[in-house]
Amino acid sequence: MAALTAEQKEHFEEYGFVHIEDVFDPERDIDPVVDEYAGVLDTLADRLLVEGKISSDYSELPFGDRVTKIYSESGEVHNQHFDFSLPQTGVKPDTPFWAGPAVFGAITAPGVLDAAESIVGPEVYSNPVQHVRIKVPESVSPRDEQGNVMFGATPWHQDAGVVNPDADDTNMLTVWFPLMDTSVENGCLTVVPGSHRGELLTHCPGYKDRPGLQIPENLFNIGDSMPVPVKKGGALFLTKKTVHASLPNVSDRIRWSFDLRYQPTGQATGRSVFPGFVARSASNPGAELHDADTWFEMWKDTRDSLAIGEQPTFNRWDSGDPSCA
Ligand SMILES: O=C(O)CCC(=O)C(=O)O
Ligand SMILES: [Fe+2]
Repeated sequence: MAALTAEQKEHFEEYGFVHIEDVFDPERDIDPVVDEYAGVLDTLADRLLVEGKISSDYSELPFGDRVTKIYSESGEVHNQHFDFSLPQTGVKPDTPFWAGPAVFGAITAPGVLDAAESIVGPEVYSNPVQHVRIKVPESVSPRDEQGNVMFGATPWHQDAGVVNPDADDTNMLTVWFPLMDTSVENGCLTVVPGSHRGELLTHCPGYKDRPGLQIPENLFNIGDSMPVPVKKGGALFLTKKTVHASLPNVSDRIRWSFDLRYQPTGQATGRSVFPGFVARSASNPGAELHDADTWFEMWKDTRDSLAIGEQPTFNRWDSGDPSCA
């Protein structure tokens, strides 16, 4: 992968998204992440076994089946152990997160930075709004008290709606990519082409008893939405105003993805207490971060200070808004 072609850029500008098949080198950029997460799962399994929450560490199973069995049997979704970000509330001194070298390698992979550079320009900043999403099959997933699948399908939203208004003028790019092939069945993303041309829409907290933020379906043209299956190595690029959601995982295997954000250095990130970094700089290459340990320390310091200090809110929305009724 190199820079986006003129055609790909035009597609992105016209429709608010573009799917590119060869952004990452699967062997160099993604397989090390898969291996690294196997170790994270080992540690989690050991702990849950000691705590009596599971009856075996299931170490004979491959990653996907193992994580499914462990979430299912423990009745809990343990995604924070794998995530390379912090929760939006309730950060504690022992809140788990994973900011390992292979994850850093994926965020700073040359292919994705080349592509990001074509959209945000030559000063590329890694915005700290980023997640790993491991979604176990809905048929065996833990559920909350309302019966909702925990960490299931993502409701309709715009990425600008889940950050603070300080980033409203930021040229924030979302890069979503799977660590395995994704399909309609296992819950790929679905996007509304052209929706980025409109305004930031009202997001409703806890709409229809679902946790998190959601745009009511009468505020956009849901009939125009189209699923975008992406294979390992590929990525989906979205603007911050493109309306999107994910489909439910109705397959019998996990659905596993990363979503990253990039933007021009110097613009607000929308989550200013979280640590971003200069991923690429044409004007000052010395400012680029190349050290995964430093990146880990930045997240650890953030966790430690949030645990003892005041915690921010990233929500600007009100469930009492008439659109949310
Ligand atoms: O993977 C998902 O389910 C949602 C991802 C998403 O909304 C994003 O990448 O912005
Ligand atoms: Fe999103």
